[in-house]
Amino acid sequence: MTIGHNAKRSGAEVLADMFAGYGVTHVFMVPAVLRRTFAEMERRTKIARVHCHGEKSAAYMADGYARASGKPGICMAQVIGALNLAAGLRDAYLAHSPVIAMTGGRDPKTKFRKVYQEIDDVPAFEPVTKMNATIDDVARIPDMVRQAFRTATTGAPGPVHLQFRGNEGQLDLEEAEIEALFETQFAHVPPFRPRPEAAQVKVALDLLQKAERPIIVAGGGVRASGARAELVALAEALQIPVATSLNGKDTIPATNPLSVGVVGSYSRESANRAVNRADLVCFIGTETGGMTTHFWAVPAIGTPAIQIDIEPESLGRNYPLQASVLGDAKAVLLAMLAQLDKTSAGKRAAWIKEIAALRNDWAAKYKSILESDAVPVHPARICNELSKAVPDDAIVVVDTGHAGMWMGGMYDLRSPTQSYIRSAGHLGWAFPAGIGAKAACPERPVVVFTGDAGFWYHVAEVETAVRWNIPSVTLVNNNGGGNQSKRGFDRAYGGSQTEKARELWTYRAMNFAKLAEDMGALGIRVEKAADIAPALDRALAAKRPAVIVVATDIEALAPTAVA
Ligand SMILES: Cc1ncc(C[n+]2csc(CCOP(=O)(O)OP(=O)(O)O)c2C)c(N)n1
Ligand SMILES: [Mg+2]
Repeated sequence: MTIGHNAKRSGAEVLADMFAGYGVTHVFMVPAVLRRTFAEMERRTKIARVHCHGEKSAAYMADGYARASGKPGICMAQVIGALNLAAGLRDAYLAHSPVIAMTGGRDPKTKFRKVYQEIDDVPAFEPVTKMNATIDDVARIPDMVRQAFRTATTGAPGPVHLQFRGNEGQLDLEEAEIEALFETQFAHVPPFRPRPEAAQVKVALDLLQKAERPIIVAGGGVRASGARAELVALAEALQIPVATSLNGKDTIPATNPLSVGVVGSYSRESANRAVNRADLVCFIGTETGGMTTHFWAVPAIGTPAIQIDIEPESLGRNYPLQASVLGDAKAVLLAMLAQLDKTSAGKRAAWIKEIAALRNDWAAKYKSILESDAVPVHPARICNELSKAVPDDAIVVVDTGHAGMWMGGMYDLRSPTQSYIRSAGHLGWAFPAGIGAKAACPERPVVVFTGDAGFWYHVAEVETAVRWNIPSVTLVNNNGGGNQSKRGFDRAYGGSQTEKARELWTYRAMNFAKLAEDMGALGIRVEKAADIAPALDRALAAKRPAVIVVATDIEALAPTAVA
């Protein structure tokens, strides 16, 4: 878009100024891409140019940055690293995280001539982005970058890819009559709060108020909307219990008597039992996907349901609905709060008593592992120690597999100011995502929970965190293997695997604390459960990147979901 003021500016100057205008504080990348832009960032802005050890971890850092702060996270790669970056966008795509990926790409002058390192990368970004575009003329930088921020943050947020002409995006060297345009509205999720139609709200509210055993399933859309307080207010006013998806775990503290926990596959038994006993399920800001519904068994298809979502295409995808409400979660909840009838809560006394019993049953059933003094440490005890010791304003970042099962099911958020973000499926996501989260929110403690297999993936980024002084704290549940794989290999070997089968999922013993120390971080090895909380306090007080390694029991398997 040419502005017409006859003053020529380089793409690099304009892009650097646009980042500053959008409030970007960190860019995560592996060089060399948009080199002049990085030089301009140094001259013109305070943006940290976090130079990482791999493009996938750069994407995960940008993703953690985005999920922790609600601000788009920026990551970059030159042409040969582009697909490594694309691989890293997949978790952001699954989790609706506003990440903007920028890569170098082909030049029309030389394409199809076998330029060193070059393929057409654009198609690979298609399945992991909401918008996937090329910038071929420097004059298009202002409008395309604005479109990228707009697309990443609106509706259900998600990743965007912009490819700049030139293997290193040398387009940024060129000049045109352009200037830095930015719309700060799109510097944060959510830029808009689409209000629901009054009639839709009324139908949904009437159904909720008539139900004797309703339950809310709150998802990542509630956290993206910043609607936690409104969710809890509605639940309390109408006495409706709340289960969450894994992505929505921090929408209600576990200390609230209406909270039954995470529902679905990586879940808490009380949540699955409660959802399966409900006479009406109200889905808010959740895709009702396989993980959250334990492959549509919790609740069973056919259970009366209503759904609230910002994306019309999500409404009714998996459950036939009695009412659907289109709008921003907070706007819908506020509309409900403005007209609800509190007296309708009375009829749910028996249901609430049942919920209390389910909560108590869960606590009693798992007390022995939650409080276990076993050596090596039981992972459930780590979760319990973290529930007590993680500060109220912390951001908890959790990996997938058993890490997701242990923490999703057993960890308790005890304060409405704590945040919880989790891998949407990729092993190895949490450690770099925690670095991104800490970069975005330097004033908040960041505590990562990962298994050892998850930590191995991007262990080199300990050096990045040290170099850039990004003091996240990472707790490694170190059992010497990927023990979530144990059950699957038992099955594959017809019931019980051979000793040699362990080659498929175990590692050499590793002292990660020493490795972390060698890279300049604080490393602490813990062998007894009682030492976990003091280690966490020490790591948080150290104000430098820290790795706490807890030696755990490789035979301890996380409980599987009840249907
Ligand atoms: C990218 C990717 N590859 C493979 C998997 C499959 N997977 C899930 S959990 C797991 C092992 C996890 O091991 P670890 O992190 O040590 O945790 P543990 O199960 O031992 O507690 C694997 C390989 C995955 N989720 N993501
Ligand atoms: Mg492990």
